[in-house]
This record gives sequence, structure tokens and C-alpha cells, in this order.
Amino acid sequence: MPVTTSHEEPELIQLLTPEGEFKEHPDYPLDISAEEMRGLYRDLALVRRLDTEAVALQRQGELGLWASLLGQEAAQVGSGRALRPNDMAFPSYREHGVAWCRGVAPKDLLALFRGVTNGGWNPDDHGFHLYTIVIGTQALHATGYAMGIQRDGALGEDGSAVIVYFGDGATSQGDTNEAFVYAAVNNAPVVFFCQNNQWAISEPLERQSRVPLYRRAEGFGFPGVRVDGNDVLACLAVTRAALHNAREGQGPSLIEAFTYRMGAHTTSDDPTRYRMSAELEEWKAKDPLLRLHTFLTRNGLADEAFFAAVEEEAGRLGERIRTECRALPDPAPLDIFHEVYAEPHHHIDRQRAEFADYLASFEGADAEGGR
Ligand SMILES: Cc1ncc(C[n+]2csc(CCOP(=O)(O)OP(=O)(O)O)c2C)c(N)n1
Ligand SMILES: [Mg+2]
Repeated sequence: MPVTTSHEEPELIQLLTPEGEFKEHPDYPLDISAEEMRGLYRDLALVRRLDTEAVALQRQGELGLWASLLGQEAAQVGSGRALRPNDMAFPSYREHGVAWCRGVAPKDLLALFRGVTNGGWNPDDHGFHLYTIVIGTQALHATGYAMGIQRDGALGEDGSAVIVYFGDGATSQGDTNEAFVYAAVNNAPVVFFCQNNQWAISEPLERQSRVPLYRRAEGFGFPGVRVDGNDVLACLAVTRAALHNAREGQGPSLIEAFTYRMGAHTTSDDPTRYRMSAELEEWKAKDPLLRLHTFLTRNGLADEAFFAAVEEEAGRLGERIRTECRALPDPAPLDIFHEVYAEPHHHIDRQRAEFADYLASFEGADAEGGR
């Protein structure tokens, strides 16, 4: 890993420039067909559409909240498509693009943000764990899971590796740093994938670190690399290499995907209160979809008919999302107490009884809290 001192510009791994030109990188040769590249474009366009629809549904009162991935599509699709079926991903709350790559149905993501489920999907069915709101905690879960893989002897070419997603703000959290220590000393097969979107709600990156985030890894004793998070090809190549190394028993690594949160932190936030619009304009020019569109077009790898078909598919997806979201069934009020713990627990039992009494105090209520 090249070591940069703080006065030098950090190296940014990039295969596709913002202008859509492909540049080889000696450390990250990319083995990819034209069809796979078109597939990546389709993923990017469809997850952007999923996100746009979800923001609109929240504005219409159909969702309680939404955390937009706008601008981070390439970081998520590139890394998500680098995963193999038997790898396990641990997301935070913004990884809708990774969820998409892991085959989680959009309506299952929406159910969580509509408040009609406590989970949404079975992690084992998708190799994609449940969303985590508590910042950084999933880094420990992922590290523990990776140590389990190691102890099961499930490494090697056909084995499994783990990837964990978190933000720039999460690098200041104790859990994340503890996970770094544990992963390092145990040589755990885990890839720490930090989407540095420059903001932690209203806190800018300068409030998190005096050194580029990827260089934190060095102090913990594992490699760190900064990749252009708006370049889907570079994200794919760098994550593939990191997962390969993890599977081969070379231990953890940190990928800092340098990107930008183009939207609000969540639909409850107003970023115009704390950041300049010039910053947004600068990042618009680095749009992850646009550069792949330019590259595919210029090199004759995709034609107008292809892009029109993707657009049409996005329209159908949007319609499906709107219909499915509105059709999501409301749970009975007491369902919230189910599956909090695997075993019965007296605190939960007491809370359920109290809540049931409260619900029963309404006229016409039934025993399950329904009306
Ligand atoms: C332990 C903990 N502290 C504080 C919060 C409140 N909180 C929610 S999101 C967030 C910012 C996280 O920023 P970052 O890690 O950069 O991720 P991003 O939202 O930018 O994807 C904070 C502080 C929380 N959810 N958990
Ligand atoms: Mg952030």
C-alpha cells in the first residue's frame, strides 16, 4: 500500500473519469464484458429510480422517513456487484443500491421506512443483513461474523467474505474503531467499506478526521485505499480485490469510497441550512450515471435503444413501487413486541401487557389491539 504523507494529495483509484474516459490502473485490472457494463448501468439507473420514488412517497405521507442514496449509486452498485452469493453484507440505513444487488425486494425496504416491519427480510436469504440505525454498530457485527467464517474453515476461493458499510461520520464512533482492532488482530475476512459522502448530517468531513480516512487503516495494521466512489468500475474492481484477499486469508482492509451525498441526510433534513450550493454543483459534474452513459455511448457498447429500454424499465419499476408501497399491510399494534428477543423476556411481556391494556381502553378495540 503506498503511504502518503498528509501534505500530499491522496491517491484516488479511478478507472472511469468524470468525462467518461477509461484509464487502466496497474493494480486493478478489470475483467468485465460489455454486457456486464450495460448491466451496471441498468442497476445504477434503476436504484436511482427506486430512490426518487421513495422520496416522493415520503413526501406524499406514504413513508415515515427515507434516507436517500442520491449520488452514491456507483459506490453501492460497484461494491454490491463485487459480492458473491455466499458473501455476507452488513449495511447501515442508506444501502438501497446494495440491497438491490442482493435481491432484496424494494417493497421490503419500503416496509421498514413505512414503519410496518421491524426488519423486512431474512438476512440469510440474501447475504444481506438488516439495516442498522445505530452508527457503527454493524462494524462489530460484521467482524464477529467474519471471525465465525474463519472458525468454520469457510475461507478460500469457494469460501465467504464479509463486507460492512458505514459512513464518514461512523469512523469517529467507538464501535467502528473497536471493530478495526478486532478484525486486525484476528485477521478477519472483512472488508470495511466507508462511503465518505463528505457529511454526517450537518457535520462536514473536517470534523471527523485530520487525515484522509483510508489512512486510518495503517494505524490498525491493515491496508486502506481510496477509490472514486462515483466510478462504478473502480468500485467494482477495488472491492473485488479486497474481497478476494479476505477470502484468501489475507485479513481485513478498508475501502474509502470518495463520494457525495447529493440529497438531504434524510427526508427530515434541510441541507440548505448548512452547506453551500456551489459544492453541490461541483459534484453534479461527477455524476456516476452520466460518466458510464458517456463511456458506453462513445465506445459503441450501448445504443439509444438500450438506454430507452432502461428508461422504460425504470418507469415500470416506479409504478410497481408506488402500488406495492400503498398495498403494504399494517401490522396489528401488538406485533411490535414480537421477535424483539429470540426467547420470551419479562420486560417485553410487561410492556406488551401495559400496551394491550392501553389499547383496550379504547371503545370497540379487540384483544390484539386491532379495531
Ligand atoms: C450511535 C449513534 N449516534 C448518533 C446517531 C444519530 N445519527 C444518525 S445518522 C448520523 C450521521 C452519520 O453520518 P455518516 O456516518 O457519515 O453516514 P451518512 O448518513 O452520511 O451515510 C448520526 C449522527 C445514531 N443513529 N447512532
Ligand atoms: Mg456521511
